[in-house]
Amino acid sequence: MNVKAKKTQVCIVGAGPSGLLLSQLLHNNGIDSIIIDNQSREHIEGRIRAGVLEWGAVTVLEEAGVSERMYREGLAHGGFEIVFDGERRRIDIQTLTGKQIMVYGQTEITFDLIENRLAQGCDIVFSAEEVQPLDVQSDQPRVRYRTNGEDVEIACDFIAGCDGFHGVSRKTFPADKIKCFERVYPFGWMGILVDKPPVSDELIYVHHPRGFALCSMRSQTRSRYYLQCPLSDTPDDWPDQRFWDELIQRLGPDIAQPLQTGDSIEKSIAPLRSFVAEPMRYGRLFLAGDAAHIVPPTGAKGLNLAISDVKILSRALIEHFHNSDDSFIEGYSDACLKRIWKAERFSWAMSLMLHQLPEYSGFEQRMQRAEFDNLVESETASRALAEGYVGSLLDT
Ligand code: RFL
Ligand code: PHB
Repeated sequence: MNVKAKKTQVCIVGAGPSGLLLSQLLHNNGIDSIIIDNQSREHIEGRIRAGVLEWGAVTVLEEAGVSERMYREGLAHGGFEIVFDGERRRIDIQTLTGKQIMVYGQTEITFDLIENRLAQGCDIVFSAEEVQPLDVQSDQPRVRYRTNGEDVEIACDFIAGCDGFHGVSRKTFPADKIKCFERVYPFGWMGILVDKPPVSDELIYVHHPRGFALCSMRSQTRSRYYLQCPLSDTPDDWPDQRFWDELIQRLGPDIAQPLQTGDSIEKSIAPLRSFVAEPMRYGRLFLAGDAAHIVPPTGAKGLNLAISDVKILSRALIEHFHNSDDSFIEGYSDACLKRIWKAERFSWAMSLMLHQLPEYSGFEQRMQRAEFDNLVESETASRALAEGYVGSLLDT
């Protein structure tokens, strides 16, 4: 069989934010990588995902040299609101923690990274088929794939599995070398993107008897709204008018009053899941980002965790190539997992406080209310929530 041969130091599977940022951080330190994705560039650049960055993640993007447009167009926020059955509470994260968050779309980060990496001559293979990491336990791992009818094999020193939850990398681990922890929530988020100014200057998380709602944004003129919906729903079940009518009910008249509705430019449903795979390394194959863990989006942690994994992984690879020190490679999984479980706890707690769960009885509903009352009455409780939200994922 005719197989085209390529060679690089780190072969990265997945051109999402994890894979692209890892490639950028390695390049900045003189380490070569090739990125392979099974989707087209248009598909990757069109995906609407996260919107909130912790300041630690902002700093990593600055260090990576891809922050120029983010600082120009991103929106720094010093707080967010929680509305519980009509009662409104602002969490002043700036005062409570001294930190802010940055509202800047993952779509834009991905776009900026792809543009930068291609301009620097990085080999990014889009629309690859049958991507397969091989010999990851040996000193000479390989990645094989097919493109335009041709088989290609990349010889490399390490493989980074940055291919998301449904990717191939995690499945490469033998079953007895990986342990997965999972909770699937019995509902999803119906998301809508619209070219209208946001209903408020800050994000609003809403608990309502009809279900959770979130008001977010991408810019001063582009809004992102979410509604808790049954898992069996599809976007076709939610014509724009139904979405707006439901959102207005969940927001209540005061908050909904300045809401500007319009035609949606994107609509999608995301299931909610908590998931962690341990460990995150098998031989010379590393997992990073959603390939290793998923958090429900309520805490806005997924992208931030991906960025912190990649920061830790880049350090481990730099120490290997520049200083022949493999202790950071040995410690990679433990260093990441400590942060991951913290973020899992935060996202799980925030999700359980704010959603309607079908299995919840009157008792659990009263617990949700007591949790909110505690936030209102106790500055300590508000500070703990604010600290979790702004994160400490990248403070070392
Ligand atoms: P990605 O972005 O899924 O990228 C993985 C890439 O791998 C490719 N791939 C493969 N390539 C080759 N071979 C295969 N077999 C492959 N299988 C897959 C895919 O095409 C893709 O290009 O993972 P990555 O890079 O780890 O990034 C993780 C983030 O995307 C994710 O954690 C966040 O979007 C989560 N998230 C949020 N995170 C935040 O920090 N703040 C937020 O505000 C936030 N909001 C959200 C979110 C996720 C959401 N959805 C849709 C689940 C809101 C939503 C609605
Ligand atoms: C978003 O804008 O997409 C977003 C913001 C905050 C979240 C989740 C998603 O917690």
